[in-house]
Amino acid sequence: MFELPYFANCYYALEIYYALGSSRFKTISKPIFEQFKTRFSKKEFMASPLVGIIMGSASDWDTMREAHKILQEFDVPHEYKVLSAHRAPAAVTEYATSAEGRGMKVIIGAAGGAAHLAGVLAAQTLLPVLGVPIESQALKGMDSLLSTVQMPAGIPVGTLAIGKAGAKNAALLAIGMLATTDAKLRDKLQLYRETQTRSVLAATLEG
Ligand code: AIR
Repeated sequence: MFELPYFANCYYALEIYYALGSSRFKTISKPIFEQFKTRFSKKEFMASPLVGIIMGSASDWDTMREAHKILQEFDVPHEYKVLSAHRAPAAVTEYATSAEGRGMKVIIGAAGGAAHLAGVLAAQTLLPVLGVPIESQALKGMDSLLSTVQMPAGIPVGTLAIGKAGAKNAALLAIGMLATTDAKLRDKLQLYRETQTRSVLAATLEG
């Protein structure tokens, strides 16, 4: 069996040759290239993800994109996908039970309403799980908050604030966790805090 990185190299080599290559080469390589393109997206090959952002619906992405943006800013390999504890429970189990074996370190679970996703993930992995309550229309996220935060003793979910603040902080907390064993990441986090402090102190108010 070939290792995944081997496939990744083949994929990029083909991509380069395909871009530069002759029309004859294109004819030969196109079907192979298309196959690799469909099976493995570039995102999957950037590096194995350390953080997984899982959300209950595509409608949560507007909020959870904030977590993705922060992880991107810190160059933390991560992945993001929709998996619902209610609408796709078997897929949630598959994700949670395989995450540690795939080298993940932290999972962020975000859902709205009867928001059981983070709890269900936490129940099936030893990895730390952070919960982001999505702001729901009906109850402004209070339902999501209580569903996420009120875990029974024994299965913790580190619950953040409702909405975008929670999404950003979940990413920052995940980075803080990773930074305990990664000095370069710790330096970046330190710089982030210092920059934030400087911008707060530089704020001016119009009278
Ligand atoms: N949800 C999806 N499966 C279980 C839950 N709790 C949540 C989503 C989303 C809300 O239901 O996380 O916040 C509404 O989803 P939709 O798809 O109807 O927009």
